Amino acid sequence: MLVGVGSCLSDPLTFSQKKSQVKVIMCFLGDTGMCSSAPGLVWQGPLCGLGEWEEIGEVDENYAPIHTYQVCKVMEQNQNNWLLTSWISNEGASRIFIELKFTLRDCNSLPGGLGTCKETFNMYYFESDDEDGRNIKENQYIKIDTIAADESFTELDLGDRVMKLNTEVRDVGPLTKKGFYLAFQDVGACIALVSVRVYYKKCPSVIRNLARFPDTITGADSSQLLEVSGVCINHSVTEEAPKMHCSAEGEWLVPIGKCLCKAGYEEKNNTCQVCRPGFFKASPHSPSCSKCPPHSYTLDEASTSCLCEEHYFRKESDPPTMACTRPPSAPRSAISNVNETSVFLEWIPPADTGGRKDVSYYIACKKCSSHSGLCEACGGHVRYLPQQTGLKNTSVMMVDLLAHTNYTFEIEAVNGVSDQNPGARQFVSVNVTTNQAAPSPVSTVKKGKITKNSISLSWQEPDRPNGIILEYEIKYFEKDQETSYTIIKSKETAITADGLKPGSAYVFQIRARTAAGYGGFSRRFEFETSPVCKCFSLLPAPRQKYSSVVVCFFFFPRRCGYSKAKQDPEEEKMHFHNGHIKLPGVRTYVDPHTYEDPNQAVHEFAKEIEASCITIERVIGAGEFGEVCSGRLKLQGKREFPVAIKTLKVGYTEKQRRDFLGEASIMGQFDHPNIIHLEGVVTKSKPVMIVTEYMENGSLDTFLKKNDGQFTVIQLVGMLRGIASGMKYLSDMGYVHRDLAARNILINSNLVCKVSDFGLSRVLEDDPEAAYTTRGGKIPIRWTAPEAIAFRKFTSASDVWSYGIVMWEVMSYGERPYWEMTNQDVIKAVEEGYRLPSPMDCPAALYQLMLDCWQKDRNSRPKFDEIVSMLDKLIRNPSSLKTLVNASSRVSNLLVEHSPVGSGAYRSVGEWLEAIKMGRYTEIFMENGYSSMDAVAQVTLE
Ligand code: ACK
Repeated sequence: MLVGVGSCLSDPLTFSQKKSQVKVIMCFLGDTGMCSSAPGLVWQGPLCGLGEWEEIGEVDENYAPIHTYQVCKVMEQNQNNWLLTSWISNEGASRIFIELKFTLRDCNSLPGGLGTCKETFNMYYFESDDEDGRNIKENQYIKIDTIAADESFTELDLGDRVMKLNTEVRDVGPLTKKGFYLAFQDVGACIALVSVRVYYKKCPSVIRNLARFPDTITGADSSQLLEVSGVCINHSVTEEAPKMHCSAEGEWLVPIGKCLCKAGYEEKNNTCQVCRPGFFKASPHSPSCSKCPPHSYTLDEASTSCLCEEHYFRKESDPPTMACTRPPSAPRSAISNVNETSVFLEWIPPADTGGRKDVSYYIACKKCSSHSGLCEACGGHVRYLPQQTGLKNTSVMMVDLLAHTNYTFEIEAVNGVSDQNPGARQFVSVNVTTNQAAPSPVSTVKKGKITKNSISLSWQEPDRPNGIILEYEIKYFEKDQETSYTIIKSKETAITADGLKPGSAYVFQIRARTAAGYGGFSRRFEFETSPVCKCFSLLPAPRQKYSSVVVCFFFFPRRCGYSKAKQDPEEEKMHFHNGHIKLPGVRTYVDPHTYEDPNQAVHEFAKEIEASCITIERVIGAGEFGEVCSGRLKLQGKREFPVAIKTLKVGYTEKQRRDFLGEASIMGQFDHPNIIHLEGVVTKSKPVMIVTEYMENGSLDTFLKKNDGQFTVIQLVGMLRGIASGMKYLSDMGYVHRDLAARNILINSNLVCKVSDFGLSRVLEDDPEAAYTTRGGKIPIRWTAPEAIAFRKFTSASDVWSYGIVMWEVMSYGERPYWEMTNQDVIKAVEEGYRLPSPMDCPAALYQLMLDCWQKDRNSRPKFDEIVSMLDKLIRNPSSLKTLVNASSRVSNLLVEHSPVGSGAYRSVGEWLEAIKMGRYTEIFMENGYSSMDAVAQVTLE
């Protein structure tokens, strides 16, 4: 009996339950049309003929047609009516759900049927891999449940057309076969089965984190989570394997891992979209496409980077998001500071860093020949502080350069892209010429003999003398008494410091001096003098059997004065207290000896002249190295002018050539109207020549002798003034002439005197006036200051002495100083205080100046600038020259202080004058009343 109607209430194939999705695999509906597209839906029902179930066409409460299966055998006993479904594929699901909608008649509302009427029915299933399930026996079915109605209906409901529809859901699982049959067993109820829906749950296909997860049927177990791997969507790559978990309820839970849009694509709405031209995405990790950075572009879609514009570059390590850059411009405002053989360079950063922060600097070093102008790379000897390349700071120091060498330093600014455009090197050049380096410190000092009052030391030349060592300076002081120290100067590498306190420690430091000045002091060396040992015997008492015992007492005197050391004449000793005496100043003259290659020195300071420019006219004299000629020089673009040409004779040795050209190296450094001017040298062809300005009147001594008495005093003073001015220039340059004499002064047709003859070691060798001293050196005794003779202390002050002699030569028209006295007698006489007498008719002021120049104490001698000023004063005020030295004092002035005249050694004035080779003045002495030695002894300077 048909007792109710019903239908599926929603989409028959799929419907959502919250977030999960349900796949309906079988649906019987009241309205068959609604189920028509469901696969495998064959409702066997009445066809099975297993009871009283009937398929009934009905209308629902809204009069819509529906199909129901009904049974209503409530009045009969032992009902067993089966309604069977056809085989239902489970589509791989292992847990399926069965939703039943049905109406059930309330038994109480049935008159008389109470005994047999039931209000439940049973639901069964049978698993099978195939569809042929016709012969399944009832007992093969497995019961799913007994289904009861929540609400049963009555006659009344039927009359009111109220549908009391029940919905029950049961699930079955785990299923192990491909499909199953369902069966509904009626045991005597009044049922209308309105709809049966069989479904399973699945997690629906989804894109999460750019990974696609497929439809996934939930697991059999209601608490089971299925791990599902996702697949990265188009244009995406796996960042971390994407996974999600499908719950039994069909919900996706716990996403793990993800995909990222690959380079050139960006994420938009769960897809990866291509980057447009002009945009790029370098890495999957970049969030989105970016506009190309400055100075770059791209014309293509899906660009992973942008291309640099012309002249712009990208370093490999530059991120693609960085602008393209270019090499920097040149550094600016480079300045150099030369200190001996070190050069310090400083600059400011380039105006254009090329858009980069990694600007560093590279120093290229070139050594350039001043002669040819050609440059070559410096080589490995140069040290760069802190380094040559990759300089971050804008300064650098080059050390260990060659002395007197032209260098060009190119400071190049470099950045990360410089090497991509090597043609665009941007640098600033700095040209410098190194000076001479001071010697390195003495490193090894050995003690020699030590006594109670003296310590002997010896040492080795510094590792890097950087030139010829002119002398050593040895500073020493008693330990902890540094404010009172002594300085000894020595040309040797050994000294003895004496006058020391016994048993005392002394600290020694040594430094060397070359033409470049002093090097640094050595480290401190400490040595101790021997103690005073006063010994006496303790004689054993007569009855004692002990042998005698010597007991020593050491006496340490409280303090020793610095008694003057007995000194090697090569040594000079000075005492200092609280830093008084000043040390010699810095020199600007460069000693050509310091050049390893003398040719380099000569080309540094002298122009090379082509021999074809020179016309030799006549021989005017003979020099040490060859003839001296006069001639003419015709330089390009200049008019021809007369010159003097010194030639180097054929067959010269290398040393002779070096010495010969050495003079040019020196002369070439000077530029002064009273210094002979060097025109140049001829070294590339033979004979080797030195070409100087021509001095028409030749050497001053010969000229004066030839013109005895021919000049006014003012003219003579003019000559002297010129010489003094030249000498002032030389002393300012730090050049000590050592051989200043009238024979080495040249005079031109205007009576301008010029200092000449600048030799090196040979200065004194080739001078016929030079004589060997006891120390072996050759010195022009008559012109040389006593300290220079005694211990080779050649200084500008010793040049002043020589200048005094030149004054005397000039004022006496070339007279030979000390006439025919022997060198030995001259040394002795000068040492004893004798000085040349005033030349005849010599203004007293000039003679006084000579005497001043001959002060024994060289520090008391006037300086050349003072001499120049004094002569200028005299020239400006000629009347001051009128006072002449009178005849008697002129002669007596030979007998200055320290004269031994009163010593009783000579019996008569004549004998004494003879002894000092002044016999020819005897008459004048007599005439002036100095007839006895006693009278002579009364003679004063006045
Ligand atoms: O006294 P004198 O004529 O002058 O003889 C000597 C000679 O050469 C040997 O030195 C003369 N002499 C040297 N240099 C020059 C010069 N620059 N001008 C003229 N004569 C010179 C010097």
